Amino acid sequence: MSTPPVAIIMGSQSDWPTMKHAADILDELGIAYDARIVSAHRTPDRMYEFAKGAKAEGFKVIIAGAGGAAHLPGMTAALTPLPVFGVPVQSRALSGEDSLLSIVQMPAGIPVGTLAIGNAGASNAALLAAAVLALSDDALAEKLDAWRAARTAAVAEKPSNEG
Ligand code: RP5
Repeated sequence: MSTPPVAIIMGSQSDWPTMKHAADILDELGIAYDARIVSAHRTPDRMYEFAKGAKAEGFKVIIAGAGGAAHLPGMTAALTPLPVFGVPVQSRALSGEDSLLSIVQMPAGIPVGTLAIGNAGASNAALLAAAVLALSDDALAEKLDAWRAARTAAVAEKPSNEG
């Protein structure tokens, strides 16, 4: 089986309820992905092996979610030339501000495209991954346009009491 274009990696099983939002968007757009638990702290060898080999394996974009002292997106970006989108998972202790700051403050030269904390960030990481892939895939570009148009059409002009 060929490698899917998107890798969704996360530091822990506990990140999956957040990162599933990225997977759900990719499913909606018909983009294949591989979701894996790869921890910078608990499984550093697995992280190194994955990130070093990701391009040769055939991945095009990496979405990396982690919480707390969230080194996974930055370490991954240091080891691969592929675009890396980082999702700060909402931590229990500091509500994800720790995750956000540890992902976003990369030194110049090793970029991580950092998204919002939590579910919105995971969804938007998938949409950014789709936008990157759509640059060289006209059918996907059309699907993404249609997805966005449907979201626009779903916005009512007036608020409703129905909720
Ligand atoms: C990070 O530590 C993970 O990304 C996760 O967000 C956080 C807590 O992990 P668990 O203790 O829930 O496994 O490495």
